[in-house]
Amino acid sequence: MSNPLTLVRVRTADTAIRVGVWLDQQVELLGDASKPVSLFEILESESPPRMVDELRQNSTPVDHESVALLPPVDRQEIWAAGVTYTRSKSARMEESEAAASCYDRVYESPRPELFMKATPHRVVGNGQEIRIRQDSKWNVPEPELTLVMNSGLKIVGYTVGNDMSSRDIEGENPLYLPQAKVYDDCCGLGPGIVLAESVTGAESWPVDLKIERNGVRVFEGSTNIDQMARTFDELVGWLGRDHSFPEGVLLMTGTGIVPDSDFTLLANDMVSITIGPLGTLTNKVVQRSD
Ligand code: DO4
Ligand code: MG
Repeated sequence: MSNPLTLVRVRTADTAIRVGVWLDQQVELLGDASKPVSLFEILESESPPRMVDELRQNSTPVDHESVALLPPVDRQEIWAAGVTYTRSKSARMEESEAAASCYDRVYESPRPELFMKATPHRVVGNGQEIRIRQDSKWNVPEPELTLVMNSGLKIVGYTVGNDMSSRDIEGENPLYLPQAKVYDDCCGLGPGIVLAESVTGAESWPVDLKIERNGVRVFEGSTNIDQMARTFDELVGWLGRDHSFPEGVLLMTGTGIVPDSDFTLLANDMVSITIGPLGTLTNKVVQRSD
């Protein structure tokens, strides 16, 4: 198996949006600047690694410093699964007396919890600012392995996801879940998409979360994908029931790490999530006051 093949979306020095292959020293911008290839076209092709190989024949290498990373999505919806680890179940049961039995039941039920998390404009990429809502006082990041699928719901890649959550809003009433989960800059994805054919063992990759405040580590936690109560195929199967995704879709697979109930994110915190060979997604937290 060769190295993980990582596709990134970047803004170049001349403000163009391009797709590239992330290498140690450089990014290879794929295709022709006058007719840039999209992530969607690559993910939708019969063999994304083969298409990337062909595009690399005509690529332009540039330094990392000359590009800004963008979220690795262009047209896809982003969905999320919930309560797929015991830690998520117990944290939710603690935060909501009213809905405790819902979380218990969904963990055991054949049908998983699935919800729409974001459209591309709500997503931030590595190095961009992730948001906590102005009307919330208790927030956490949720580090989640994110499956990248084409329109046939075939898993063609993986990325690191952060399903930001307002625990006070979610805990007050389970019907507030969409407001606790979906707002501007509520979802972190990146740094890039690692093509599925270039990696193995996703079912047992380690997941690490670190949070720093003023340069001091205020939280760290780890889990492993093998702790997940559901398989990828099971989640994708439920997502695709009577439901088509002509632009492809990303599915965040749920969190196995939730800080204790006395912890909340604050503005300026730095959140870093690392999953197996996918790299690290780092975002600064902001909370607007306007
Ligand atoms: O039910 C609330 C959301 C659960 C979730 O996002 C998770 O378990 O990751
Ligand atoms: Mg989640």
